[in-house]
Amino acid sequence: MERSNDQVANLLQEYADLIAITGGDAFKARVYEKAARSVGGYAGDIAKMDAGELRRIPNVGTSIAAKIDEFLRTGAIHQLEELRGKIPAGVRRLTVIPSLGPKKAVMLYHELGIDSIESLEGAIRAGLLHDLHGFGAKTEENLLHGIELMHKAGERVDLGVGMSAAEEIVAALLQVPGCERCVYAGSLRRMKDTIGDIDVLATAREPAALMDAFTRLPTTGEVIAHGDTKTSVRTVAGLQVDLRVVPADSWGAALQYFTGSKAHNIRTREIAVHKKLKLSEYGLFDVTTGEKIASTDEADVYGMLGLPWIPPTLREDSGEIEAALRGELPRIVAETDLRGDLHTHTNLTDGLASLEEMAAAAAERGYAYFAITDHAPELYMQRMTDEKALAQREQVRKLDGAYGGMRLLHGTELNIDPEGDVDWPPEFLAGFDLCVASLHSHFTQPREETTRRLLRACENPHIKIIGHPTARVIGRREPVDADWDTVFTACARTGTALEIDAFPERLDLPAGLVRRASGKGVLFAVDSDAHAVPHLANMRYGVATAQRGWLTADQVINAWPLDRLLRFLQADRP
Ligand code: DGT
Ligand code: CA
Ligand code: CA
Ligand code: ZN
Repeated sequence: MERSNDQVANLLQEYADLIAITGGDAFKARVYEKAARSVGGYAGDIAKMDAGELRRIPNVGTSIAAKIDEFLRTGAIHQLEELRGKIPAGVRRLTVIPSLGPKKAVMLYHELGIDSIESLEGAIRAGLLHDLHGFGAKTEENLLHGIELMHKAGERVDLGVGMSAAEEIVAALLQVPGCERCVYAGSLRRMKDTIGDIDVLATAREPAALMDAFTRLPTTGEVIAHGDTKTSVRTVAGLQVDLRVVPADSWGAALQYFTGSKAHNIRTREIAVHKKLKLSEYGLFDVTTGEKIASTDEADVYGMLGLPWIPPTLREDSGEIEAALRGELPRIVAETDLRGDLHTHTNLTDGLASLEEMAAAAAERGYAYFAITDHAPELYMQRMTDEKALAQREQVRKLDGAYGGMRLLHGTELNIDPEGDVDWPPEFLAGFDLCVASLHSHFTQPREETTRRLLRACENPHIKIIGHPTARVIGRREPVDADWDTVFTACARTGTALEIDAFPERLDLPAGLVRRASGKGVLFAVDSDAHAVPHLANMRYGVATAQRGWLTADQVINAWPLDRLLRFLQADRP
């Protein structure tokens, strides 16, 4: 629930904007704008105040106090409603575009009927602004640039996109003479599934030189702010990157602070306060003596707070502080715990590499086992047939043993159809070492149908893994709607593992659902779903998602030794 203060601040700001757009008194608009900021930042709860008390808020006079009071009693401000009636909401949104003021926005509306950012974009591209007074070619260019930036700013990128950009930038900064340390922090270090912006920390002998180099990197598209301790840029791809240069002896405290999450930091600061300490990005200090107690090393900062070092993937204030205080933090699974990959494709279907190339690359990663799970016939674009599957199996058997001690398994990725049936009958499925089954179509079925579909797949004794269970594609496709607790219970009962698909566009099952499923006793497979050799390395993102779901190695079937895995894959099969 939004604070009343924030609600009212937004209304007052809207009122100010509408006054400006409708050609009202500019002075009056500024008065409302100031009041909006005062109310938003006011510590007391305005919902509990009468008109007299409201007038004591800075910048709130009699008439504004009366409007707030009206809103608190009736839920509306009638003068605001009147102004709203004069001008569509989309026109006000236009003024958010950098370089477009209220006068021009209202002119665009009256002359061309433009009432949204989309219609403005269309009008510019159609050349409709050419004949308008005051809109030259340069203005059009600025507007398009502003619109583009807004689109980008409103978007978060997936973990893979954020990570590649960050790794490239960190590597480049480490090459700059005088740069001593450089790492990424923020949501990226916590390996969140989407990244708002990249936070980079560094120590340097000459901070100004490092900042200059940062603004000139080939990845840098635009400099937003350039300072000695903080510089922000936008990459050519539109992603914001903040570089902070910190004193070497605050390294640990800065890393702790800028890794976040904000919610986690609020808790660590509370713990500090209880111990009569003060925690900031500069260090942990004794409040009475002012003495610095810890700052260079992140683990020391946690240690002096009476906490073990908490892995960044757990720092979301979702119980990790309590668990740490009780000494019960989980020993989360690490990438080095994984012994194999159980969902991969070759060029027999839609992969890019041959079976040999995929297997060789897997062996290179040190895996003890590796499953090839090409698509089944129902995904007809992939042209899989019984004959092809059997021929591939022969090839797998022949190659098994050719890659050191790595065991090759022959599997398939089945399609769960709208009724919950899969491509092949039980007799044929019995020939595979491993069957993964996934949703590849009919993503918008009602909840009951999707749930029933997944339950039927769980009940199939040959299906041991449900692939990318929600079928989400980050930023492009919503997860399917299912009664997940019912699905999880069925998985636990039938011995069906849920996949954590490591593709950064998927990260599916998402961490929140992983944790819920884990609570019901479900097992997991962290798989690359590789369609090419480089995809095998996406495993790190899947592992991070498992960590964010608090999983231990014991809950991940491909962290098990081969014999235990084989027993799991064979269990209950006729
Ligand atoms: P993002 O960028 O939206 O994906 O998420 P974060 O977590 O990277 O957030 P960001 O970039 O705004 O800030 C980076 C870290 O800095 C954040 O995780 C915690 C710390 N931080 C930023 N602002 C505050 C604040 O107001 N209070 C506290 N306690 N920490 C903050
Ligand atoms: Ca960030
Ligand atoms: Ca940031
Ligand atoms: Zn799939």
